[in-house]
Amino acid sequence: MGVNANLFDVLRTHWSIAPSRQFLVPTNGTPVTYRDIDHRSGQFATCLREDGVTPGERVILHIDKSVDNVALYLACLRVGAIVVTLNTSYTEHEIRYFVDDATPKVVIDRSNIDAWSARATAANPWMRCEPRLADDIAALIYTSGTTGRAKGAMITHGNLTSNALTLHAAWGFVPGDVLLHILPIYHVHGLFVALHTAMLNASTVLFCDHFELPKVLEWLPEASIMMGVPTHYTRLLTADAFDASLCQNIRLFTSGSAPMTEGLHTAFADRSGHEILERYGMTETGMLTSNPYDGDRIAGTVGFPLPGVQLRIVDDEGAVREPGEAGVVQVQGPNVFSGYWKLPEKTAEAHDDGWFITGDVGFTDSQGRVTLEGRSGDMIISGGLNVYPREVELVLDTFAGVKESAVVGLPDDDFGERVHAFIVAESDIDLIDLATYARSQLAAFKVPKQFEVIDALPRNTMGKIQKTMLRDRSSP
Ligand code: MLC
Ligand code: AMP
Repeated sequence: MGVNANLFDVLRTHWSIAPSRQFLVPTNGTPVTYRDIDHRSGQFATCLREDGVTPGERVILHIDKSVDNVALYLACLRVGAIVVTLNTSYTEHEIRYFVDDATPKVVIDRSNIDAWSARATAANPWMRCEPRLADDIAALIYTSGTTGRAKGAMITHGNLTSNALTLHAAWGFVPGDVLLHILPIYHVHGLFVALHTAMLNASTVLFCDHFELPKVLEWLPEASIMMGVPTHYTRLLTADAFDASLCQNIRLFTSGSAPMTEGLHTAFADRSGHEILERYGMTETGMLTSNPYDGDRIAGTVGFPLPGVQLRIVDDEGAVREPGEAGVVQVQGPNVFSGYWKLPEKTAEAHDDGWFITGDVGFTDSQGRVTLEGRSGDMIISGGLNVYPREVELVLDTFAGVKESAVVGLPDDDFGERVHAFIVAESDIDLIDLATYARSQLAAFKVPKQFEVIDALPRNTMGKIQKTMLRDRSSP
């Protein structure tokens, strides 16, 4: 085996310049240094090994954001396992699918995390880092398809390392940067984009266990960088106390995971004195484009392809489009995943002659700057989380009395888009019972915020439901 490409080794090499620096400063609890996290992840790695986790085995983490969650993530990398991080709001019904699909050796969730933590405290911290190739899988992150069936994106050590180094350079990290971390750490934004760049920089991370406005306002003056989804910035603007003086040490605000409106960009700049840097990425690809750190940050655009990323726009027939012409975004690069877990056909369908088909629709200008216009499917992005209408409809349709349903995204001041369900009933339905039922099957963010009973779903001559008509009838 050649040079060890294990991401853990890469991160540790970088943070080792400052082992005694504070790494995570949690909302509740004791801060830990980089040396502490090395030690703690070693202890968890020892426990994983004791439980038979060998390289390539899957480990599911379904736990609240905490220092131990980060240590466990690093421990998985360290033993060469494939880490599977799951949204904490998933229901039992949803989790069962992921467990069946990923066939993990170990599942760590709220029921056993305390026992794991106690056991780790007594374990040997001196666990070696398992050598890995750049092509070896580090993480399996589930992302749903339009069919409603979630697919595990296989993300390699090489993918994660290249994207982290690229972002660290592109966003001008400097010694002494302090990251205000407000994102969940089960998705690529909070786990990979935010934590990896901070670790590469040996930065201190103010680690909010969830987005709590008063705490964020209290910590902002100590931070130099914050990464969020548009909803976070919208919520900051709802606080009267939020102003430029709180941002005195900030050097960079970034936004992504969902479109940011020009109105939000401008209102935020007026109040804070900072132009948010918008970037664009995906679970399967990591970060793809970014507005420039030095240079014009143009609201409504997602900037230029990051170094190493190739991006093209393709029409329905597969022909490459000219600047200014809209089409589907396709990408290539060292950051692009190696395929969907156990789904070679889906992997092939998602590629076009070696290019990954993002499903996002947009165009470039003559300089290569990218503007996104939407998606080719009907995916909803609510507060930075993706909701697949079909998955929700399939659940609603199993409720007694529902003849059929159609789920759409409507504009929302807080979440950007909110989930709205149209129901055609075949007998009397209690909508509260329907909502309760949906909540028992689906994570809270997927549950429709409103249910509207209508006589029939509008269909075209081919029998396809006209979702645009439904959206139009309910939009203000
Ligand atoms: C929570 N709820 C949501 C929701 N988040 N509903 C719709 N959309 C969401 N995003 C539910 C709650 O469970 C609750 O339901 C009710 O809405 C009100 O909750 P809240 O207290 O207002 O929500 P909060 O906990 O504050 O969460 C909002 C949020 C959070 C914006 C902070 O959703 C969040 O952290 N979003 C970021 C997600 C993220 O990291 N995405 C990156 C994916 S990676 P109930 O029933 O309990 O009342 C990716 C690639 C890339 O996309 O490019 O980055
Ligand atoms: P996910 O599957 O959770 O990784 O979500 C990826 C999707 O989020 C992308 O395909 C885009 O549709 C969307 N997305 C991410 N960043 C942006 C952005 N800055 N603007 C618009 N959409 C975005």
